[in-house]
Amino acid sequence: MTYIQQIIEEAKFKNPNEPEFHQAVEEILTSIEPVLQNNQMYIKSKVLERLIEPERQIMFRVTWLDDNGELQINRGFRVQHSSAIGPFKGGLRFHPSVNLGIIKFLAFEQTFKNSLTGLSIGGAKGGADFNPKGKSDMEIMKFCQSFMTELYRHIGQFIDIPAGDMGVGEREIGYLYGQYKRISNSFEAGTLTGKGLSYGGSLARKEATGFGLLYFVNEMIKYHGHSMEGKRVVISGSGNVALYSCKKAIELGAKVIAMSDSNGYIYDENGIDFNTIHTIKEIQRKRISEYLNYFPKAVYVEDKSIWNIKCDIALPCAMQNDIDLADAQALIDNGCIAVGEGANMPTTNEAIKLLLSNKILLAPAKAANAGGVATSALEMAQNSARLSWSFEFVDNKLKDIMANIFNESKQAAEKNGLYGNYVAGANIAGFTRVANAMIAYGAV
Ligand code: NDP
Ligand code: 2IT
Repeated sequence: MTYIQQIIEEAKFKNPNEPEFHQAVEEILTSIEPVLQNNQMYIKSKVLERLIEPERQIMFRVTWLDDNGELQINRGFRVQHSSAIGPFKGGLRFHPSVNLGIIKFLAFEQTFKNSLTGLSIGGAKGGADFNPKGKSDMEIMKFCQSFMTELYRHIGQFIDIPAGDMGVGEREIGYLYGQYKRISNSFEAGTLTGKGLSYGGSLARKEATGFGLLYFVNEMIKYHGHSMEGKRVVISGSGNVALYSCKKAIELGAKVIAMSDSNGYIYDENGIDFNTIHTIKEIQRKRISEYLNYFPKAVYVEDKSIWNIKCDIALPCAMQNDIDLADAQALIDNGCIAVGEGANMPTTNEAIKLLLSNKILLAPAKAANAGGVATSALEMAQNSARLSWSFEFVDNKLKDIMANIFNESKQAAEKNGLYGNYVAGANIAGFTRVANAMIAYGAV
């Protein structure tokens, strides 16, 4: 067994029943092998053995009263994975599927993603197995307040800075920050990001993950001689990341022909209208099938076969493990040229291998969706300076950051003889900065 395989086995043994965490560890560790061969100090300093163990893992009970006056109990999590290069930073996910393994994989990935941004942020993730679907506004507020009543003691602008993820957007951040402010007796805006504009939020944060994804994909396909103009784009999901990916794809001249939610997908050969889908999903919080009320010629399909649609560019922006081996094969057979991961770990490890071996350009999540957390760090900078920057200023910074992430991933890949493999490039570039800081600190 190789050294890397031993570490992967150790992670599996110490974290049983956490397949998503095992998958993330395997994906990252196998691709940094070339770096370890040239830098024995990473092995001697046991950097990998340390990285598979989060610095701290917090699990807690969240009790709240629903609208019928009945007590409800959920489980809350915060996994503070690494503070090697900055305070812990990462989103909160409210979704019924949430468990320790899922939060641990997300926190692990976040450490390398945050490193790639070039900003001073460590990695964390949190959330709860709370299902926001069908809950009243009052129930969401009560849940958020109860969740923060425990979480507040573990976070702070120099300790750990949560933000949104699935099921957590500006509304939830408002309730969470309101409770944090109340029980900490301070207006410490830099403790949460994704805030509303009236209390310390940043312009362009809401758009940042989706816009950043398209900036990255655009850089990547340009480097390989393509452009976005006229490309057929399929996007899974219709939440925060998916919506603003759709908006920017259209702005760059592409046609978005399909989008989905957890029930099914819509297909519009004429191109999905952004304002309509935005109103249905972000403002009205309705199902994607409503789109047909506005565009009767569009088609609604109630299953998950969205990757069978012929497209040039696929943007998974919903859940982990959205593209499996069969989906990857369908994309290849249909002539897809690029996959841009807006979601975290949306492609299985087998599907990644198949896509790469078929020369599909793959923009990996930790590089391609880093625009969200990077703009969160810009929000923190504005909070520290007591300033608010314009939309254009933040958006231009985001563009520069995404171009830098692409260049770093490209250089790391090419330096290691892996031309076009941005999965390995991003992993190597993200890992190196974290590992060097860990070595500088000695035995911590
Ligand atoms: P949202 O909660 O805003 O949206 C999630 C979307 O995914 C919804 O449209 C949801 O549909 C859909 N969805 C959920 N499960 C499935 C499924 N099984 N099949 C198809 N669609 C599904 O979350 P975000 O947009 O914030 O997050 C999406 C992804 O992007 C996640 O992987 C997240 O970790 C990642 N991400 C988010 C960032 C951010 O800043 N928000 C930053 C970087 C990554 P439904 O309404 O039916 O549940
Ligand atoms: O996965 C992610 O990068 C996010 N959910 C955003 C995290 C953040 O702190 O803005």
